[in-house]
Amino acid sequence: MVDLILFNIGQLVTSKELDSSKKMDNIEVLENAYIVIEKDKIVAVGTGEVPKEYFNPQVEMVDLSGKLVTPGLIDSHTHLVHGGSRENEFAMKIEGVPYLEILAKGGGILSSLKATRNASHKELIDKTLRSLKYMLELGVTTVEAKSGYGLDFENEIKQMEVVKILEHLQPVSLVSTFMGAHAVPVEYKENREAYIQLVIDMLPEVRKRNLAEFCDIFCEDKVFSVEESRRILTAAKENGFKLKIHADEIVSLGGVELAAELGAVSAEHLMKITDSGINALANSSVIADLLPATSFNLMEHYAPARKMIEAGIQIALSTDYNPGSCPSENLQFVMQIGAAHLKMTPKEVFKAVTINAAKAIDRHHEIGSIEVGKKADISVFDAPNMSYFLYHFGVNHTNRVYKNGKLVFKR
Ligand code: IZC
Ligand code: ZN
Repeated sequence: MVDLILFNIGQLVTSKELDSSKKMDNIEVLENAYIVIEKDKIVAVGTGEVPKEYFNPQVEMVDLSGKLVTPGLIDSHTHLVHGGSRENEFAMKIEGVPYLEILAKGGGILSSLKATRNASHKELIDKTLRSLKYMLELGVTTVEAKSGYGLDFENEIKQMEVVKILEHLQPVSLVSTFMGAHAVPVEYKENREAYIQLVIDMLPEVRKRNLAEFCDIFCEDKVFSVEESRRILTAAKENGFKLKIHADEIVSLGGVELAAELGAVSAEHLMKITDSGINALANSSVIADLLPATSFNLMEHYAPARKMIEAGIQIALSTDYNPGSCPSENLQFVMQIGAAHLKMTPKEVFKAVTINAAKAIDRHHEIGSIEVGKKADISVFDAPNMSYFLYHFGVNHTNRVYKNGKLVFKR
């Protein structure tokens, strides 16, 4: 027996892919639609009148009177759990001090490192709960969360334990990524080789305790070289991790080509991607996860999204939420920048935060589209269509959010 019927939907972005091409606009969008839900799953999707066969005395009928409905949005790249904030660096950035210079002087990631090491589990949980509440209210139902502000055994584990605890304290699903290779901590400054070995030594323990399913690395000038990234990611793969890589964010080193070589699930940032990188991704199944709010906040240029789309690359969009380069949880704003500055069309933007974001975290068999058999993670927006959502920027459009078929937020 079905439990819930959402009907009179103005525009339903199902994000179901209409063919197996890698096109960014091949998703289904229905008008005057309904969704039928049984327990936590979607059992029917259609247009027009809801078929009588689904009616029963207990079913809850929700008239959405012309609203926009999408799969629960997915934020596929965040540094969710961290201590402290870095507003002092924001002032420096406005004066023109580059991100990598702040890091080289012991600020940046290394400043968040101190605050995160000094924070207890409880302090990190309370701070992160506030972020997850914002995210849910913005229509986000799944979030990827990276470690990388502990940079020693105890504190990396602490960050990932916090992610595991948070999964039981609030409705948003979390996907955990180990990012011990986010920077070299000061105590290893003169001995980076020992730090790389420490990261490699952490891998079996993280897997054994099921603390993370992905491994990520900051492949960047003066952070980790392509060779170091290859070593760490290869060891991660041997330990059963799926791979992600921060590549071509500030300087193009060849991290994108490495993602294709190692069969990474995603390559992230890509603001400085080269033609060779574009070629490598176009001939692979790596998802290009772009983070335009970071470009916005660093006051830098944007990833060449149109060129990548034309080359046949699959794009996801995510916040990069972190205390330095993107101190905002707002995925709706990221979508609006995706339209305005990456020149992505409404269908491309919505695909990038639904089914493609699900691919970027290897959850596309369960979530990311409104299709029979998938989880009933559904967001409803006070907007008549996708274009209106992107055009009316800087406000929160969310009307209500369902997670696993249950109402978890209502304005
Ligand atoms: O804390 O600055 N780029 N990692 C790589 C970041 C940005 C997060 C940070
Ligand atoms: Zn990042």
